[in-house]
Amino acid sequence: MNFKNLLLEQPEPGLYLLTINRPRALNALNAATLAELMQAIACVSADAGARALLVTGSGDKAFVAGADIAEMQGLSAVQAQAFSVAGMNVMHGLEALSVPVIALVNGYALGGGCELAMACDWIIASDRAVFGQPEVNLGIPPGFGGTQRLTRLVGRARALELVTTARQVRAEEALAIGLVTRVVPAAELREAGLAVARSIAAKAPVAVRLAKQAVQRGQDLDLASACTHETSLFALTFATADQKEGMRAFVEKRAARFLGE
Ligand code: DAK
Repeated sequence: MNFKNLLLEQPEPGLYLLTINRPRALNALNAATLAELMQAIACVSADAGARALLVTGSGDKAFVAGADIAEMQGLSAVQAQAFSVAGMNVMHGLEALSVPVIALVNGYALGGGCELAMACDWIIASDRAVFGQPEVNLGIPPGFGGTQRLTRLVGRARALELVTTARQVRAEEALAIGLVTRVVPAAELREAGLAVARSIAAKAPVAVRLAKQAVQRGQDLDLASACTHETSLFALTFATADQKEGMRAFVEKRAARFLGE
C-alpha cells in the first residue's frame, strides 16, 4: 500500500512495522496522516496472517511531536470536532486490532504523539524518548484520549500533574512511573521491537488474540464479570487445534507447531 505520510512494511512474515513519516514536521499528525493511519490499521486488520504490529516514527528525533499545530490553529469548533473524532478513531482502531500493538518511541512523543503511543498495547522507549502532554501551553486540553489513557497507566495524581503542568518526562522516569515497559539504547530499538514481535508470532495465534481481548475488555468490567469473560475465552481455546498441539508438544517434549486454528 502506498502512503504519503506513512510507511507500512512487513519486515518478516506476519510482523508489521508502521512508521509515521513526516520527519520535517517531527511526524506531527495532520488530518491526511490520520486518514492514512485508518487505512493502514484496516490493512493489518484484514490480514489473517498478522501476528503483531510495531508503530514508530521516522528519523532519530521524534516518534510524533503531536497533532499538527500549524494545521490546527485556524480550525473552527466544528472542524476541531471532526479532527478530534478522526484522532479518536485512530486510537480506538489501534486498540481494536486483535493482535498486539507495540509503540517503539524513538524521540519526542508529545500531545497526540504521547496519546498515539498510549493507544498501543505497550511502549518500548529508546533512551532518547521524551513524553509529555503539553496541550495546556497551546490553550487546549488533550483531545485524543490522553487524559483517560494516561490516568489508567500512571494513576490520577501523576496524570493530573503531567497534564496540568505540561512537564516532559524522559525515558527513565517514564519507566519508573509505568508509562513504558522497557528502555533500550536508541540504536537497538527496532531490533528490540522485532524480537518481541517474533516471540509473539511463535506463540499460538488464537490464544494470543484472546489473551489481548481478555485483558482489554476485562479492564472495563468488575472483577467477577471480567473473570467470567476470561473463563469463556479460556474454554473456547479447547476448540482449537493449537490447544491440542501445544499440550501434546509439551507432553512429547518437543516444540509446538502452531497453525493459528
Ligand atoms: N505540529 C506541527 N509542526 C511541528 C510540531 C507540531 N506538533 N512539532 C514540531 N513541528 C515542526 C516545527 O514547526 C519545525 O518546523 P520548521 O520550522 O522546521 O518548518 C520542525 O517540526 C522542527 O521542530 P523544532 O524546530 O521546533 O525542533 P526543536 O528541536 O527545536 O524542538 C520540540 C522540538 C518537539 C520540543 C518542538 O518542536 C515542540 O515543542 N513541538 C510542539 C510540541 C507540542 O506542543 N505538541 C503538542 C501538540 S498539540 C484535538 C485533539 C487532539 C489534539 C488537538 C485537538 N481536538 C479535540 C480538536 C492534539 C493536540 C496536540 O498534540
